[in-house]
Amino acid sequence: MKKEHKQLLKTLNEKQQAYVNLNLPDPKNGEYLLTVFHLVPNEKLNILQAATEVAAESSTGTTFKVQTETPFSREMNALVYQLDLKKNLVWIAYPWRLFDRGGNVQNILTYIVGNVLGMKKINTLKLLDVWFSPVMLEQYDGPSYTIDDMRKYLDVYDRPILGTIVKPKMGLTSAEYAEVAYDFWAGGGDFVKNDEPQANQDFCPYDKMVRYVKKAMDKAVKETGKKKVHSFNVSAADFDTMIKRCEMIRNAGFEPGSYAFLIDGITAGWTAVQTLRRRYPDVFIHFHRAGHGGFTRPENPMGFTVLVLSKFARLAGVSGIHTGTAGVGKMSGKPEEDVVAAHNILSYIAKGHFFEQSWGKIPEKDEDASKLVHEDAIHHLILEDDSWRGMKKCCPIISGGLNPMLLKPFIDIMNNTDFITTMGAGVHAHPRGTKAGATALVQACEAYLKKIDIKEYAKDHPELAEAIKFFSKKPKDVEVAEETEKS
Ligand code: CAP
Ligand code: MG
Ligand code: MG
Repeated sequence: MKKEHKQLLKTLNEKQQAYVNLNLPDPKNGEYLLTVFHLVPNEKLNILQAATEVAAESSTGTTFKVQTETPFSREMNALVYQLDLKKNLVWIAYPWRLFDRGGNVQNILTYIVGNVLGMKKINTLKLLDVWFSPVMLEQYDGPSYTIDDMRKYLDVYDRPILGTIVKPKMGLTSAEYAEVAYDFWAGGGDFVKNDEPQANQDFCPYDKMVRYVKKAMDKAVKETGKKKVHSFNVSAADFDTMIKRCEMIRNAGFEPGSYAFLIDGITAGWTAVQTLRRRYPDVFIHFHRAGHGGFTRPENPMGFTVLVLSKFARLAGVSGIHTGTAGVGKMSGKPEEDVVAAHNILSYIAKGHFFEQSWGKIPEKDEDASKLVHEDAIHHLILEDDSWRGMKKCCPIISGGLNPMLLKPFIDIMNNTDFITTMGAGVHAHPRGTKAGATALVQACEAYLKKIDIKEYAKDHPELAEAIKFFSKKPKDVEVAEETEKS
């Protein structure tokens, strides 16, 4: 054991000593959920003292060693088992018998990113990655209906599924909403989603929105000869209303595969996510992560990463989760965050009958990230048969400030096309409206697949040419910002 570790151990009080084992023989022996945190203690504690306080509070302990603990309760103590003093990283192992049986994700998160995020003893605590013991995976649902099922339904392979979010985000009537959906599908798009706040607003009653979307979809399918999908936001004030919305959609005549259930997973909560997964295993469960920035933004010292959020979404069984645009779009998130997350939910490394997950490596600099992503893509195997012993893939949903010009740059970073992309302004801001916007997106994808430069392809594809002209213009606010910076 390193000298500095021995010195740190000597500084621990009796309670803290019960939450550390720097010689843990085999953390991956199946008994533990493994975690790695970036941790900076407050000025009064050293990193190991703070880490053991975190391990205590996030498993069996509290501020003092209590008289009531028992030999068995001590067995349930989380253990700090590794340190990186240079990078301020601490690894903590959680006996997974701590967790609610039957596969409850909400319960795990309450432990490992619950009270500990509010502790005075730490200045920074960010959960960077988690590793689920394969034995533990038996208890969790994992995805049921996947992007592979959606591809089969749409007959769309070897390219991203092209989607939009109806915009304006809110304020259209149910008929106007359905018109926009129709225009996107008629323009060649595959997938339309409600935006994250869509619910039962008085100017757009839910039941009418559902009925009109059905009419719009039938019309578009008939005219294009192509199947279409709509992702309905079923988030609601209570579970009865959420289920009522799901049933309304299922009874509106949509054929299986033509609809998905969108859930605002952060604000509606993990119990809502798992309820949908367990009640509707035949439906694509779409996790929108509005609010995740409060936990995941890189500049936020407290919380967890996009990778952690995405892995738990897969464990809970969602079919797809927004994983960010790796800095290409409008939302914060860098390649090492967004793309490692996207890759980590798509596949496991299958080694015989043990499914060894890859840890997301924490790269030092951005250039490491793209190297890592390519490495990631190389050594990842997507489970071919989704065998009963593994967990099905969860698909990245790539959205946020994208437009047809940004499709190829994102695919180049992602290094594969197995995802859904949804573009809101990127379609509806097109000078000739939604239908042309959709066609421009389809043409941008065609250019990518034919390996033709997008500007070259635009020469005989007017909708794409107009999109390039429009989206190449810097938005006023960016121009003004740049001007101000220069002055
Ligand atoms: C995108 C979007 C999505 C974001 C969420 C929005 O619209 O509808 O909610 O993608 O971010 O409201 O911003 P635009 P993320 O395409 O018009 O930007 O996907 O990173 O969770
Ligand atoms: Mg949105
Ligand atoms: Mg994003």
